[in-house]
Parts: sequence; structure tokens; C-alpha cells
Amino acid sequence: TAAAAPAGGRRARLRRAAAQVLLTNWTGAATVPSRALYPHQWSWDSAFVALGLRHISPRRAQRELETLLGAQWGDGRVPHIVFNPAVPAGAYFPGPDFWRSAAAGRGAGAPPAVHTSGIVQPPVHALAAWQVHLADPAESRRRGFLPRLYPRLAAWHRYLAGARDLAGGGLAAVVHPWEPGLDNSPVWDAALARVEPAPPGSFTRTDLDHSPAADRPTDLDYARYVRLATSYRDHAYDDARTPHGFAVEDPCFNALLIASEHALASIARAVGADPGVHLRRAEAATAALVDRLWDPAGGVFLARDLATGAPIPGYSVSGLVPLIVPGLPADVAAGLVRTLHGPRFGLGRVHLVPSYDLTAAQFDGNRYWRGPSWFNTAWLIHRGLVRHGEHEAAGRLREQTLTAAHRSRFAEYLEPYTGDGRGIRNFSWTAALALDLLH
Ligand code: 2M8
Repeated sequence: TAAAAPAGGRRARLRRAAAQVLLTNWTGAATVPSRALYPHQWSWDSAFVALGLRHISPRRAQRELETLLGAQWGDGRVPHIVFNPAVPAGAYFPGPDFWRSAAAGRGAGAPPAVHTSGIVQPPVHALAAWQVHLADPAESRRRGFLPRLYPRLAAWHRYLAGARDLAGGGLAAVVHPWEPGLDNSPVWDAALARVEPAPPGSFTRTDLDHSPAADRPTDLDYARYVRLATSYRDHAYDDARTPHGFAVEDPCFNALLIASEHALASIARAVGADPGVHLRRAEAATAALVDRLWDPAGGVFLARDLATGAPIPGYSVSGLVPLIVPGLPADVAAGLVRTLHGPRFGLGRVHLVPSYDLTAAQFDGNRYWRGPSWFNTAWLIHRGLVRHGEHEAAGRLREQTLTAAHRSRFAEYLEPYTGDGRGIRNFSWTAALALDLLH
């Protein structure tokens, strides 16, 4: 179902509509993913938003990242949510009164005056910061954007490469299914099943006020998410002390860290610092990624469960995202491209790239990260295809993504076979990444 390219007039309309979404979702210092469902600042959303915003207002794109990194903790972690104090505490669960960052996170250096969550999300920020700089280098220099961001981004990467290398194998681990951003992916099912759910009635979900239950994680998923987050909080968000009930090395998370480490080398060069440390770290992490997570038989990267030490069987879009990694061995890249076009992901035959294996029993085309196609992963795969010279496939994916963004009114995600929008509309990263693909 490769869609026809939107013609000139349609492109201009799409551009205007996408810009309008970003204007509406801008709160004065940052962009919310959605006014209703996600009324605060999210970490990787902001990085994707900045990539689009730079085409409308490079200055605003800089502010987006500055606001997020302004809430960074002393230990280097960048929280996955920065709470907006103007939004009522009960508008989103789990909110500031659940995470209690300033008190519980004091030992880890949580900022005293900003409320944040205590977990993280994929590190797309250096990659975004470098692109934002390139959009208007003069404005960036005038505002001292890179010199101010560089130490913060470097500390963020040091946290992930240090405290989060739980297995000591050279990759960062995620300790909650919200951290990789692919919340209820079937890949987490087995690891999550070992987590004792929080008692029913001990918390109240707010997401179901805004999105159909069939498109969202289940109550049982949430009970386990709550248990894990509570335990981390009650151990002062200390990675060494917390008995992590969930610890996984995720390919998408680590691929983004590597791509961002390359971007950080460019940033280092621009501010007169040594890029060597970043390039060496990127090279070592790429070797670890291939060594620990590549599955040559499947032609995909698999997550590794640190509780069992074994790879997690299950093909997720996360395992294809390493296509963005510079310097990936050629046979690995070729394997990923083959898998993308194969029956499990059906590139060109379904809409965008499904978040989970189309042929698997767990595939559910409506439910969040268990099958629907998402625009951020499509954008990453597009970038990976371009990197590996797959221009025709990249061009088709780009046109499909633009058409789908328009037709679905910037849906959060799509049913892959019909291309129908799911979740909420006017979703920020959908609009931002469509804008970026228009340029
Ligand atoms: C979703 O996750 C949040 C929790 O962080 C939620 O379900 O409430 C995910 O899609 C995540 O990747 C995304 O960053 C976030 C905000 O768009 O929503």
C-alpha cells in the first residue's frame, strides 16, 4: 500500500497543520506530547520535537532541550518526565506526588525545585542537539547553546555508560518498561511476569480518561509498572542499591546512545573539547551491541534479560533501530534490511513499520507497542535506510509516513494493516517528525 506522494499543495497544508500542532502543544518553555493524555514534558518526545521544531524556530528547539536538561539530576540522569507545576497534580498518573523526586532522589542529586520522575528514556538528545545547532549555527553560537549543553549531555552519557551498565558488558540497561519507551512491548512480557503486581485499588490510572482501553496497556501491566517504580523510589533511585526486578539491555536504547555519542563527538569538536573519548565509547558500545544482542539467525537484534542472562526471543522494531548506528558491520546491516522487508515487518506492504512481528501470536495491531506502527520508529528506520544507501526503500517509507501523518491527523500510532489512527490525535512527535521529513 505504498501511498502516492502528497502533491505540492498538500505538502504546504501538511506543513502548516504540523506547525499548528507544535504551536498548540508548546507551553512556554517546552512541548507536551499531548495536552490531554501527556500534559508534561517527556524526555525522548522532546528530542523528537526539537528535530521538527528546528525547521520552524531553531531558538524554540534549543529551549526545548535546555528545559529538559535543566531538570537533569546531579548523577547525570535525565528524567523521563519533567512535571509542569501549572498542571493539576491529578492530571497524569503517576504524577509528582508518586515520584517525590526532590525528597527520594536527593542522594542522586535530584533538583530541589523541579518535580521530575526518577527513571529515564532513550538518549536521543545529543543527536537532536547537534541537528538543532546545524539548523541555525549563528543563533546557536549567539545563545551559547552548545557550550551550555555539552557538559550536561556528556554527564548524561556517563551516567548511562557507568551506573547503568548493570552487567558490566558495555551496554546500558533499562530498569523499567517505561524506560525504553516501548512500554508494553511483548518483549518485556516474561521479565515483567516475574514482578509482583501492586495491589489493585492502590493507584488510579488517568490514561483511560483520554484513550480507549483496547489501545492501551492493561491494568495488570500498570500494577507491575507501579510496583517497579515504587521499589526504585524506595531505594532512593540508587542503581547500585535497588534490587532491580526488571533489568534488560534493549537494542533501540543502546543504538540511540551510540548514535548520540557520535553526535556528541561533533558537539565536542565544535566547542573545542576532545571528541576522541566519545568516538572511542561509540566504537566500544557498537562492538558490545553486536556481540551481546545480534541474532544472526533472525537477522535482528534481541533484547537481553539480565535476570536470566539470556536473549529474549521476540522480534520488535527495537531490534531494527540499530540500522542508524554508524559503522555497523555490513553483514549485520544487510541482515536488518532483509528482515525489514520480510514477513515479520512487511516494509512497503503495511503502513510504516509495525512495532512487533506481524507473524507472532502476541501481535495486536491496536494495542500500543504490541503491534501498531509509530512515527518515531519509522523516522529512525528511514534514517537508517538512508545511512545504508537504501534510498528507494527510504523514499517510499518517507512518503508513506507523510501521508499517514496527514490522514490520521497526527495520530499517536496506527493500525499497520489499515493505516487507521489509534491512541490520541495531534500528537507532538508525529507532527514534528513529519515536518522534519518534509525538509
Ligand atoms: C508513553 O509512555 C508513557 C509513560 O512514560 C505513558 O504511557 O503514560 C510511551 O509511548 C512513551 O514512549 C512516550 O514517550 C510517552 C509520551 O508520549 O508515552
